[in-house]
Amino acid sequence: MSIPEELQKILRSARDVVALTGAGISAESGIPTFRGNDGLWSKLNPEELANFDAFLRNPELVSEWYEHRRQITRESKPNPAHYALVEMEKSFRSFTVITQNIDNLHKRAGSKTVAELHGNIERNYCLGCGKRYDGEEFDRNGSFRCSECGGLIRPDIVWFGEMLPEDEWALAEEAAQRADVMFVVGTSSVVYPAAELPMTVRRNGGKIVEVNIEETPLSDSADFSFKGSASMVLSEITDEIKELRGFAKDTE
Ligand code: BJW
Ligand code: ZN
Repeated sequence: MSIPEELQKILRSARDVVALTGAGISAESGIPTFRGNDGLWSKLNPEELANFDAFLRNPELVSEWYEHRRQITRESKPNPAHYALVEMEKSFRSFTVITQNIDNLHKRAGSKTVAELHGNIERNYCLGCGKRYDGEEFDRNGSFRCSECGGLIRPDIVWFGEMLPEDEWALAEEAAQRADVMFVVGTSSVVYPAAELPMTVRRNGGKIVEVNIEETPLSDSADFSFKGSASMVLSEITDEIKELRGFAKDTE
Protein backbone atom coordinates (compact mmCIF):
# COMPACT_ATOMS: atom_id res chain seq x y z
CA MET A 1 0.00 0.00 0.00
CA SER A 2 1.33 3.43 -0.77
CA ILE A 3 0.15 6.71 0.58
CA PRO A 4 -0.64 9.37 -2.01
CA GLU A 5 1.84 12.22 -2.02
CA GLU A 6 -0.88 14.73 -1.26
CA LEU A 7 -1.72 12.87 1.96
CA GLN A 8 1.96 12.60 2.87
CA LYS A 9 2.20 16.36 2.60
CA ILE A 10 -0.84 16.84 4.84
CA LEU A 11 0.45 14.38 7.45
CA ARG A 12 3.86 16.04 7.47
CA SER A 13 2.41 19.36 8.61
CA ALA A 14 -0.69 18.23 10.56
CA ARG A 15 -0.85 19.20 14.22
CA ASP A 16 -4.22 18.20 15.57
CA VAL A 17 -5.44 14.78 14.56
CA VAL A 18 -8.50 12.74 15.40
CA ALA A 19 -9.50 9.12 14.87
CA LEU A 20 -13.23 8.36 14.83
CA THR A 21 -13.65 4.62 15.29
CA GLY A 22 -16.46 2.09 15.07
CA ALA A 23 -17.04 -1.62 15.52
CA GLY A 24 -14.81 -2.51 12.53
CA ILE A 25 -11.65 -1.56 14.43
CA SER A 26 -12.42 -4.25 17.01
CA ALA A 27 -13.51 -6.89 14.49
CA GLU A 28 -9.95 -8.23 14.34
CA SER A 29 -10.01 -8.61 18.13
CA GLY A 30 -12.90 -11.03 17.65
CA ILE A 31 -15.70 -8.65 18.62
CA PRO A 32 -18.61 -8.86 16.19
CA THR A 33 -19.75 -5.74 14.33
CA PHE A 34 -23.38 -4.61 14.38
CA ARG A 35 -24.31 -4.49 10.74
CA GLY A 36 -23.09 -6.74 7.97
CA ASN A 37 -23.38 -10.41 7.25
CA ASP A 38 -20.51 -11.71 9.30
CA GLY A 39 -21.62 -9.79 12.36
CA LEU A 40 -22.82 -11.99 15.21
CA TRP A 41 -25.80 -9.71 15.43
CA SER A 42 -26.82 -10.37 11.83
CA LYS A 43 -29.74 -12.33 13.27
CA LEU A 44 -30.53 -9.68 15.85
CA ASN A 45 -31.41 -6.13 14.95
CA PRO A 46 -29.42 -3.70 17.13
CA GLU A 47 -32.10 -1.07 16.60
CA GLU A 48 -34.61 -3.44 18.24
CA LEU A 49 -32.46 -4.47 21.19
CA ALA A 50 -30.38 -1.37 21.84
CA ASN A 51 -33.12 0.85 23.21
CA PHE A 52 -34.68 1.59 26.56
CA ASP A 53 -38.15 0.27 25.69
CA ALA A 54 -36.69 -3.10 24.71
CA PHE A 55 -34.87 -3.19 28.05
CA LEU A 56 -38.04 -2.41 30.03
CA ARG A 57 -40.06 -4.92 28.01
CA ASN A 58 -37.55 -7.70 28.44
CA PRO A 59 -34.75 -6.83 30.88
CA GLU A 60 -33.56 -10.44 31.13
CA LEU A 61 -33.03 -10.80 27.37
CA VAL A 62 -31.30 -7.44 26.93
CA SER A 63 -29.17 -7.92 30.08
CA GLU A 64 -28.13 -11.38 28.92
CA TRP A 65 -27.12 -9.96 25.54
CA TYR A 66 -24.85 -7.45 27.30
CA GLU A 67 -23.52 -10.01 29.75
CA HIS A 68 -22.57 -12.19 26.80
CA ARG A 69 -20.89 -9.26 25.09
CA ARG A 70 -19.07 -8.25 28.30
CA GLN A 71 -17.65 -11.75 28.36
CA ILE A 72 -16.47 -11.49 24.74
CA THR A 73 -14.83 -8.11 25.30
CA ARG A 74 -13.02 -9.29 28.43
CA GLU A 75 -11.62 -12.28 26.58
CA SER A 76 -10.45 -10.16 23.65
CA LYS A 77 -7.35 -8.01 23.37
CA PRO A 78 -6.56 -4.81 21.52
CA ASN A 79 -5.28 -5.55 18.00
CA PRO A 80 -2.58 -3.83 15.85
CA ALA A 81 -5.11 -1.18 14.76
CA HIS A 82 -5.66 -0.03 18.37
CA TYR A 83 -1.89 -0.01 18.96
CA ALA A 84 -1.25 1.88 15.71
CA LEU A 85 -3.41 4.72 17.08
CA VAL A 86 -1.41 4.69 20.33
CA GLU A 87 1.76 5.09 18.26
CA MET A 88 0.25 7.76 16.02
CA GLU A 89 -0.61 9.83 19.09
CA LYS A 90 3.11 10.33 19.76
CA SER A 91 3.65 12.21 16.52
CA PHE A 92 1.11 15.02 16.82
CA ARG A 93 0.51 18.05 19.04
CA SER A 94 -2.90 16.67 19.96
CA PHE A 95 -4.49 13.35 19.16
CA THR A 96 -8.01 12.39 20.17
CA VAL A 97 -9.65 9.02 19.73
CA ILE A 98 -13.41 9.37 19.41
CA THR A 99 -14.99 5.96 19.62
CA GLN A 100 -18.51 4.66 19.22
CA ASN A 101 -17.37 1.36 20.74
CA ILE A 102 -18.23 0.40 24.28
CA ASP A 103 -15.55 -2.32 24.47
CA ASN A 104 -12.85 -0.38 26.33
CA LEU A 105 -10.12 -1.56 23.93
CA HIS A 106 -8.67 1.88 23.10
CA LYS A 107 -8.08 2.56 26.78
CA ARG A 108 -6.70 -0.93 27.34
CA ALA A 109 -4.29 -0.39 24.41
CA GLY A 110 -3.05 2.84 26.04
CA SER A 111 -4.62 5.68 24.06
CA LYS A 112 -4.52 8.74 26.32
CA THR A 113 -7.41 10.88 25.16
CA VAL A 114 -10.50 8.84 24.37
CA ALA A 115 -14.05 10.17 23.99
CA GLU A 116 -16.43 7.24 24.47
CA LEU A 117 -19.52 8.52 22.71
CA HIS A 118 -21.73 5.49 23.41
CA GLY A 119 -20.53 4.67 26.93
CA ASN A 120 -18.60 1.71 28.28
CA ILE A 121 -19.85 -1.83 28.83
CA GLU A 122 -17.84 -2.16 32.04
CA ARG A 123 -20.00 0.45 33.78
CA ASN A 124 -23.56 -0.18 34.99
CA TYR A 125 -25.98 1.65 37.25
CA CYS A 126 -29.27 1.09 39.05
CA LEU A 127 -32.32 2.80 37.58
CA GLY A 128 -33.87 3.00 41.05
CA CYS A 129 -31.16 4.49 43.28
CA GLY A 130 -28.28 5.24 40.90
CA LYS A 131 -25.85 2.84 42.65
CA ARG A 132 -23.00 2.15 40.28
CA TYR A 133 -21.71 -1.32 39.51
CA ASP A 134 -18.51 -1.95 37.61
CA GLY A 135 -18.56 -5.03 35.39
CA GLU A 136 -17.15 -7.36 38.01
CA GLU A 137 -19.39 -6.11 40.79
CA PHE A 138 -22.30 -6.57 38.47
CA ASP A 139 -21.29 -10.16 37.78
CA ARG A 140 -20.77 -10.82 41.50
CA ASN A 141 -24.18 -9.39 42.22
CA GLY A 142 -25.50 -12.33 40.18
CA SER A 143 -28.77 -10.61 39.32
CA PHE A 144 -30.06 -7.82 37.09
CA ARG A 145 -31.61 -6.33 40.22
CA CYS A 146 -29.85 -3.89 42.55
CA SER A 147 -28.67 -5.31 45.88
CA GLU A 148 -29.68 -2.05 47.64
CA CYS A 149 -33.11 -1.25 46.28
CA GLY A 150 -34.15 -4.07 43.94
CA GLY A 151 -34.21 -1.69 40.94
CA LEU A 152 -33.15 -2.74 37.46
CA ILE A 153 -29.44 -2.40 36.69
CA ARG A 154 -28.68 -1.13 33.19
CA PRO A 155 -25.40 -0.78 31.32
CA ASP A 156 -24.01 2.77 31.19
CA ILE A 157 -24.22 2.93 27.42
CA VAL A 158 -26.18 5.01 24.92
CA TRP A 159 -29.19 3.40 23.33
CA PHE A 160 -31.12 4.72 20.34
CA GLY A 161 -33.15 7.79 21.23
CA GLU A 162 -30.89 8.60 24.20
CA MET A 163 -28.62 11.61 24.53
CA LEU A 164 -24.86 11.15 24.30
CA PRO A 165 -22.85 11.91 27.47
CA GLU A 166 -22.37 15.69 27.45
CA ASP A 167 -18.67 15.77 28.38
CA GLU A 168 -17.65 13.13 25.87
CA TRP A 169 -19.63 14.83 23.10
CA ALA A 170 -18.12 18.22 23.94
CA LEU A 171 -14.61 16.72 23.81
CA ALA A 172 -15.39 15.08 20.46
CA GLU A 173 -16.88 18.20 18.88
CA GLU A 174 -14.06 20.40 20.05
CA ALA A 175 -11.45 17.96 18.70
CA ALA A 176 -13.31 17.71 15.37
CA GLN A 177 -13.49 21.49 15.04
CA ARG A 178 -9.73 21.94 15.28
CA ALA A 179 -8.68 18.73 13.50
CA ASP A 180 -6.33 19.03 10.54
CA VAL A 181 -7.02 15.40 9.75
CA MET A 182 -9.67 12.90 10.85
CA PHE A 183 -9.23 9.16 10.30
CA VAL A 184 -12.64 7.48 10.13
CA VAL A 185 -12.01 3.83 10.87
CA GLY A 186 -14.30 0.80 10.75
CA THR A 187 -17.64 2.52 11.04
CA SER A 188 -20.64 2.26 8.73
CA SER A 189 -21.18 6.02 9.30
CA VAL A 190 -24.94 5.66 9.64
CA VAL A 191 -25.48 6.38 13.32
CA TYR A 192 -25.95 10.02 14.36
CA PRO A 193 -24.73 12.26 15.83
CA ALA A 194 -21.32 10.48 15.49
CA ALA A 195 -21.74 10.46 11.70
CA GLU A 196 -21.93 14.25 11.78
CA LEU A 197 -18.37 14.67 13.08
CA PRO A 198 -16.55 14.25 9.74
CA MET A 199 -18.76 17.09 8.40
CA THR A 200 -17.60 19.26 11.31
CA VAL A 201 -13.99 18.55 10.32
CA ARG A 202 -14.70 19.40 6.69
CA ARG A 203 -16.53 22.65 7.56
CA ASN A 204 -13.46 23.77 9.49
CA GLY A 205 -11.03 22.99 6.70
CA GLY A 206 -9.73 19.59 7.87
CA LYS A 207 -9.29 16.48 5.73
CA ILE A 208 -11.08 13.15 6.05
CA VAL A 209 -9.29 9.82 5.61
CA GLU A 210 -11.57 6.79 5.61
CA VAL A 211 -10.32 3.27 6.42
CA ASN A 212 -12.85 0.50 5.85
CA ILE A 213 -13.11 -2.89 4.15
CA GLU A 214 -16.26 -1.66 2.39
CA GLU A 215 -17.80 1.44 0.86
CA THR A 216 -19.90 3.52 3.23
CA PRO A 217 -22.13 6.57 2.81
CA LEU A 218 -19.03 8.63 3.70
CA SER A 219 -16.72 7.13 1.06
CA ASP A 220 -17.61 9.49 -1.79
CA SER A 221 -17.06 12.62 0.25
CA ALA A 222 -13.88 11.46 2.03
CA ASP A 223 -10.68 13.15 0.81
CA PHE A 224 -8.82 9.82 0.92
CA SER A 225 -10.29 6.37 1.15
CA PHE A 226 -8.32 3.22 1.97
CA LYS A 227 -10.08 -0.05 1.35
CA GLY A 228 -8.55 -2.62 3.67
CA SER A 229 -8.51 -3.92 7.21
CA ALA A 230 -7.98 -1.38 9.96
CA SER A 231 -4.93 -3.20 11.35
CA MET A 232 -3.17 -3.40 8.01
CA VAL A 233 -3.93 0.13 6.80
CA LEU A 234 -3.34 1.91 10.14
CA SER A 235 -0.06 0.08 10.76
CA GLU A 236 1.22 1.20 7.37
CA ILE A 237 0.03 4.77 7.80
CA THR A 238 1.65 4.92 11.25
CA ASP A 239 4.97 3.69 9.87
CA GLU A 240 4.76 6.30 7.15
CA ILE A 241 4.02 9.06 9.66
CA LYS A 242 7.06 8.07 11.72
CA GLU A 243 9.18 8.22 8.63
CA LEU A 244 7.78 11.58 7.59
CA ARG A 245 7.97 13.23 10.98
CA GLY A 246 10.24 11.23 13.23
CA PHE A 247 8.98 10.70 16.77
CA ALA A 248 9.15 14.34 17.80
CA LYS A 249 5.90 16.12 18.35
CA ASP A 250 5.43 19.35 16.45
CA THR A 251 4.50 21.59 19.33
CA GLU A 252 5.08 24.96 17.76
C1 BJW B 1 -13.90 -3.01 9.05
C2 BJW B 1 -13.36 -4.20 9.46
C3 BJW B 1 -11.97 -4.22 9.53
C4 BJW B 1 -15.43 -4.53 9.49
N1 BJW B 1 -11.31 -3.13 9.19
N2 BJW B 1 -13.31 -1.91 8.72
C5 BJW B 1 -30.12 12.28 12.51
C6 BJW B 1 -30.46 11.66 11.34
C7 BJW B 1 -31.02 10.37 11.36
C8 BJW B 1 -31.22 9.69 12.55
C9 BJW B 1 -30.87 10.31 13.73
C10 BJW B 1 -30.32 11.58 13.69
N3 BJW B 1 -30.05 11.94 14.99
C11 BJW B 1 -30.40 10.93 15.82
C12 BJW B 1 -30.92 9.94 15.08
C13 BJW B 1 -31.43 8.67 15.65
C14 BJW B 1 -30.38 7.66 15.96
C15 BJW B 1 -29.71 7.24 14.64
O1 BJW B 1 -28.64 7.65 14.29
N4 BJW B 1 -30.35 6.34 13.92
C16 BJW B 1 -29.80 5.84 12.65
C17 BJW B 1 -29.63 4.33 12.72
C18 BJW B 1 -30.69 6.30 11.54
N5 BJW B 1 -29.38 8.18 16.90
C19 BJW B 1 -29.59 8.17 18.20
O2 BJW B 1 -30.64 7.79 18.69
C20 BJW B 1 -28.49 8.70 19.10
N6 BJW B 1 -28.99 9.62 20.06
C21 BJW B 1 -29.31 10.87 19.73
O3 BJW B 1 -29.17 11.29 18.62
O4 BJW B 1 -29.80 11.62 20.80
C22 BJW B 1 -30.49 12.81 20.49
C23 BJW B 1 -31.94 12.44 20.36
C24 BJW B 1 -32.63 12.07 21.49
C25 BJW B 1 -33.97 11.74 21.37
C26 BJW B 1 -34.59 11.72 20.12
C27 BJW B 1 -33.86 12.06 18.98
C28 BJW B 1 -32.52 12.43 19.11
C29 BJW B 1 -27.89 7.57 19.95
C30 BJW B 1 -27.21 6.54 19.13
C31 BJW B 1 -26.75 5.40 20.04
C32 BJW B 1 -26.20 4.23 19.24
N7 BJW B 1 -26.05 3.12 20.09
C33 BJW B 1 -25.45 1.89 19.60
C34 BJW B 1 -25.55 0.83 20.70
C35 BJW B 1 -24.56 1.14 21.82
C36 BJW B 1 -24.56 0.09 22.84
C37 BJW B 1 -24.20 -1.27 22.28
O5 BJW B 1 -23.07 -1.47 21.82
O6 BJW B 1 -25.06 -2.14 22.35
O7 BJW B 1 -24.09 2.10 19.24
S1 BJW B 1 -26.16 1.31 18.07
C38 BJW B 1 -24.67 0.68 17.37
O8 BJW B 1 -24.34 1.44 16.17
C39 BJW B 1 -23.59 1.03 18.41
C40 BJW B 1 -22.48 1.50 17.52
O9 BJW B 1 -21.58 2.29 18.28
C41 BJW B 1 -23.19 2.26 16.44
C42 BJW B 1 -22.38 2.46 15.19
O10 BJW B 1 -22.06 1.26 14.57
P1 BJW B 1 -20.63 1.08 13.88
O11 BJW B 1 -19.57 1.19 14.92
O12 BJW B 1 -20.52 1.96 12.72
O13 BJW B 1 -20.67 -0.48 13.48
P2 BJW B 1 -21.28 -1.18 12.15
O14 BJW B 1 -21.42 -2.62 12.43
O15 BJW B 1 -22.46 -0.46 11.67
O16 BJW B 1 -20.14 -0.96 11.05
C43 BJW B 1 -18.90 -1.63 11.11
C44 BJW B 1 -18.05 -1.12 9.94
O17 BJW B 1 -16.75 -1.67 10.05
C45 BJW B 1 -18.58 -1.53 8.56
O18 BJW B 1 -18.56 -0.40 7.71
C46 BJW B 1 -17.57 -2.58 8.06
O19 BJW B 1 -17.38 -2.56 6.65
C47 BJW B 1 -16.33 -2.15 8.78
N8 BJW B 1 -15.37 -3.19 9.07
N9 BJW B 1 -14.43 -5.11 9.70
C48 BJW B 1 -11.97 -2.01 8.80
N10 BJW B 1 -11.35 -5.36 9.88
ZN1 ZN C 1 -30.66 0.51 43.40
